[in-house]
Amino acid sequence: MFWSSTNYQHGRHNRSRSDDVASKKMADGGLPVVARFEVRHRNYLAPDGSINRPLPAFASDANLLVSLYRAMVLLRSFDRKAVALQRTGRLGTYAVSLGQEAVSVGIASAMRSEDVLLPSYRDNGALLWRGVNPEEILLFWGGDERGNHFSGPVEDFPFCVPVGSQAPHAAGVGYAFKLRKEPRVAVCLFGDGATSKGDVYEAMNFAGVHKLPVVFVATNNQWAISVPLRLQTGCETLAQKAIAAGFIGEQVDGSDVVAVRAAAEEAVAAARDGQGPRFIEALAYRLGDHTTSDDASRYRQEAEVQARWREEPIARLRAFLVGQKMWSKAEEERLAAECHERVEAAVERYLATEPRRPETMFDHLYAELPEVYAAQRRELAGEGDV
Ligand SMILES: Cc1ncc(C[n+]2csc(CCOP(=O)(O)OP(=O)(O)O)c2C)c(N)n1
Ligand SMILES: [Mg+2]
Repeated sequence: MFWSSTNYQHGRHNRSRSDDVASKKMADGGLPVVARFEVRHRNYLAPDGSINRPLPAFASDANLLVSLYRAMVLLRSFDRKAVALQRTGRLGTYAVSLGQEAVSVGIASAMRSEDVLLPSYRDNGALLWRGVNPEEILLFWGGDERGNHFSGPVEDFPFCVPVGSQAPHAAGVGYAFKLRKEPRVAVCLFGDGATSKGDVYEAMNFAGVHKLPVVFVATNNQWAISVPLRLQTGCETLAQKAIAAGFIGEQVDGSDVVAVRAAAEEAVAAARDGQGPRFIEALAYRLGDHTTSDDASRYRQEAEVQARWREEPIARLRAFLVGQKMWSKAEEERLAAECHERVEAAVERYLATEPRRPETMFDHLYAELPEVYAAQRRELAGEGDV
């Protein structure tokens, strides 16, 4: 194991020596210590692409590492285009993954197709990895629910916009797998802000009690719109929230895709093996605005953002791959062209999709549409008297 609990670079207030002395005194004062807990931090690649500790086994597979890299670059290219579409009035609100590409890609890469993904609105990297077509994502954010009819695994859940509400769904999915004795895992992605929601606590508690095959992943990008992490929690880590639910919480460097993939591999394997849930806190930074409706310069300093650019995941993996002679400038140029072509083709298909007629908004809501809505539907459809 290549763990390090001391390599805790992003902890906001590491315990000091005097804290340790104080707690020891309390224990010495006659009260027994009944439990102790630890939170591990996992990192392999430094921001400059150098290696901090021996790599996990999968990292000897150059094709896998290159495919992770390609997926992250595609995601960034897709995000750039989606913002351009929104700015030119051809897409609704959109949430970029800038700075946290390694999380959704690394997590999804450790899943099997029969596992079930429960994503938030910022997890397009996971969707694309699992086979969702980029134009489906555009359709959804363009206001067309058909975008939720993914080409990815058919039982994956649609994007969840109500913060944290996918967590109880994940516990339910895990419960179903357990009841049916299916060796499958529910993987639930949400943000640091979501960890303050009752839904997330309740889901984790339930999953812990019933030892469900669920992996909860919190992408700690330090912000929940304009709310910084320090106002989100009094905890040193988000990972420790798993301890209260009775399972392991681990912190990973979410800008190191090797670390994310390794943590996810282990957590998914343990869940599949009947060992119960796990929680992964992926430390990252939201380099972009919250969504296209936001202007982050109104609540955070540019210097903070610039400093975080030095840690970003794509340059980090590229530096590693180039250093290992697994990647070249010519391949980089080919990839940029390929991503451009793929994204442009998706945009064309998206823009060429005939909009649905407005009355279809009433469809698929009820087995039998109540008359009050049926009348509105007829009115919208221009079907005579209502
Ligand atoms: C239940 C609910 N409350 C409030 C909102 C408005 N809202 C949208 S995103 C967001 C912040 C979420 O932050 P975080 O969980 O850290 O995810 P991130 O956006 O950083 O990926 C809020 C409050 C919402 N979508 N759903
Ligand atoms: Mg956040």
